[in-house]
Amino acid sequence: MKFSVRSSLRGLIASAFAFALLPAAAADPNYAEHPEAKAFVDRMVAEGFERKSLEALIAEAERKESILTAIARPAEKRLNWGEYRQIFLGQSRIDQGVAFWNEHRDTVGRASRHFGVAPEVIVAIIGVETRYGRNAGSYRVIDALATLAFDYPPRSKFFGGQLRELLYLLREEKLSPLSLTGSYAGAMGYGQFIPSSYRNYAVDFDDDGVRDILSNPVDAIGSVANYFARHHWQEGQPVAVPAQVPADLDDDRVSTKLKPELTLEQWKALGVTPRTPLGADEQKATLMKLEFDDRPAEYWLGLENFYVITRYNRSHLYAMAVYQLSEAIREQWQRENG
Ligand SMILES: [Ca+2]
Repeated sequence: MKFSVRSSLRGLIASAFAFALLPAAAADPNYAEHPEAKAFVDRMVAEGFERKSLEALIAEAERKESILTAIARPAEKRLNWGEYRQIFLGQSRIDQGVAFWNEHRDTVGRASRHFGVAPEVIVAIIGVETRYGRNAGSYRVIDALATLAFDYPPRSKFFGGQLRELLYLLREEKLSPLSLTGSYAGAMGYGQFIPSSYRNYAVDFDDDGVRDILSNPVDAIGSVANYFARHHWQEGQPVAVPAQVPADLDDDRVSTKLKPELTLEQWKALGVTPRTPLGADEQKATLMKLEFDDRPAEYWLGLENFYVITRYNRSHLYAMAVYQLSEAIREQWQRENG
């Protein structure tokens, strides 16, 4: 009884809400008259962009409330590890990763050798970001970046910078501004590169003269590997390892920073030891505590390569999901491929 009253109330609220939203949705405000947008246009004209076409482009950009909602509550900040891992470590994402690796076997192998980056990590990044290209985002990049640059003050400087990068990218790669789509944060293609990453790290890995990370998996795979190489991936080195900690460990030792600070040898002196020996005592590591709803927390040491994964997305949870997905994919791929 209680349930049915509640659910019909929910239905009422939902339909009233949808109704209220309709007129607003039909008349999405744009940025032609927005003061921040005008200032942006002035700055870009000073950099040599043509005012008329730039004003026309900005006038086409639409403010999206859903983007402002999404950026305010990213999964990395809402969820504990137990919840977060369920999103990224399901069997279907592992199976699809093995299939993607098989389908692009030559390219993944070539990228791994050329850039010195573990093949399973290249595959796992694309798996976490877009389910191997299935979900590269349906927001127009111009809408995403305009909304965040002009209507999200906490990150307006960053996204204003990315909007500027986008203009250069459109010019350099001859991309069509209004058909370009991506995530709510303006990240594009298989590996979800923001405009500055596209400009700096995308490579033409099939040598056809175009850097296409949006629809060409060969360029996308090469570009992800290049991103890792340029962020100092250390070939053959460990990424992360479960750690044994003393019962009286001071939780202040658990790092809130991503950058590894102590060597494994220094950690050992504090009683924190890898559960599997690594033989890399001179390597620095960061200590993490991964929490679950229904069982005790796990401690892990993240090494330099773990830090490299956080250069893709600055979150322990993100990097751990990529690492554990990469391991699961590698183990299954090796089983299936002998
Ligand atoms: Ca290409």
